[in-house]
Amino acid sequence: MGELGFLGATIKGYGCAGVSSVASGLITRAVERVDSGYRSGMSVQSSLAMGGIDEFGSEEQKEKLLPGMAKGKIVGCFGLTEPNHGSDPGSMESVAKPHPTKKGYYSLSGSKTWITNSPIAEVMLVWAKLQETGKIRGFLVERSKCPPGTLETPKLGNKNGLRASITGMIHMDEVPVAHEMMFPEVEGLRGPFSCLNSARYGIAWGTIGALEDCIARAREYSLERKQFKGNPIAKYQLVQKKLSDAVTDAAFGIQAAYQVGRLKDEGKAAPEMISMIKRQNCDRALVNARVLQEIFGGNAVSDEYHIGRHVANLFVTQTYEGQSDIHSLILGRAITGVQAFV
Ligand code: TGC
Ligand code: FAD
Repeated sequence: MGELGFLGATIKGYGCAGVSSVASGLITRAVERVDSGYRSGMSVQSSLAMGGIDEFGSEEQKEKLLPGMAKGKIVGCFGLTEPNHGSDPGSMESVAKPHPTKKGYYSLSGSKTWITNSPIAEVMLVWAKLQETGKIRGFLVERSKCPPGTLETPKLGNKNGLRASITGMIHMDEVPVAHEMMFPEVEGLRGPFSCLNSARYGIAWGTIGALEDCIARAREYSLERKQFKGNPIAKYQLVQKKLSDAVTDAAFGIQAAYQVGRLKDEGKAAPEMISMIKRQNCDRALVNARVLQEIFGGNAVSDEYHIGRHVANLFVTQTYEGQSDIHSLILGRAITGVQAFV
């Protein structure tokens, strides 16, 4: 992916491709057509880790990390979710205090979980509360700089979805982080949520790519599989309706993602537009993939037909980067002006 220029593709300079948001959406759609796990590894590197560094990092942080990350030589991850705080990251417990013995360093403690790429990441963008202000700040934790016993990143095994990506935890026990590895300006949830705007936008494109693969496979299977008097099951109206619903949702989903991408390129995309396409495309991709799965009958249970893999993956896409109902509440707040989270 690094060789192809897919990593941090929208970033200008630092060895990145510098393409438009629409072009990056098209890349994401094509990659997720293969598997949502591939897209996941790519988005975390690109939108969440590199995107965060590009938007909020100091010039020294950018020059040090972005060129290697663009090539895929340095793998990054994004640690926001904690074992006790997923949908509500504002309540996070990870904390950064002045280091007791190392001058010019913070000491980071806490745990993050369900973190894509964490077991293989050299650079971890960790969000934690600075003790002296109580405000959330972004810290770039470099694995190679962590003394033994301060950092562990165990893999979460036996996942039933997104098996092509690696997911783990980040356990920090007084990890020393130099002051210059904290993002200099950004404070509060605006930091992580700004990175999430780009990642959520990518998921809106990607999930339609996965749905398009389900449609192509279901169409082909329905034309080949014969039941009742040697008819292909594609001849039956109920099967055709399943395909029609899926193709319609895929077409509408792509148009919506395309339009938000154009607005994003013009600097006019509001976060609520991104919540809308992330929620809608993830929900419709999952619902349709589950229905298309029926076309395969018993064969749907076999890995060989791939549909079950997409369905399991699409459940995850509907859950991470703000579970679908959480995006309903973001939209509900924008529509009514009334906050449902408190
Ligand atoms: P709220 O009061 O809404 O906002 C706090 C501050 O953040 C600002 N803000 C945004 N800024 C930029 N873009 C956005 N989309 C923003 N949304 C909010 C806001 O203006 C405010 O700024 P300030 O300066 O006034 O402080 O905060 P809240 O705590 O009430 O938020 C509620 C809620 C539910 C919306 C939020 O917590 C939420 O979105 N929860 C979902 C959590 C989530 O998305 N986690 C994702 C983890 S990362 C991940 O899943 C990666 S998977 C990747 C992969 O493998 O592909
Ligand atoms: P919870 O917050 O416990 O929610 C459980 C259910 O309750 C959901 O259905 C939710 O919608 C509902 N709910 C919660 N609050 C409300 C409310 N107020 N009103 C109505 N319903 C509510 N995180 C990262 O930081 N970085 C990553 O790289 C990353 N990668 C991931 C990879 C995978 C494979 C997975 C599965 C997750 C990943 N995550 C990552 C974590 C992901 O963002 C969280 O799982 C997600 O935000 C939901 O949090 P939770 O699992 O704690 O669920």
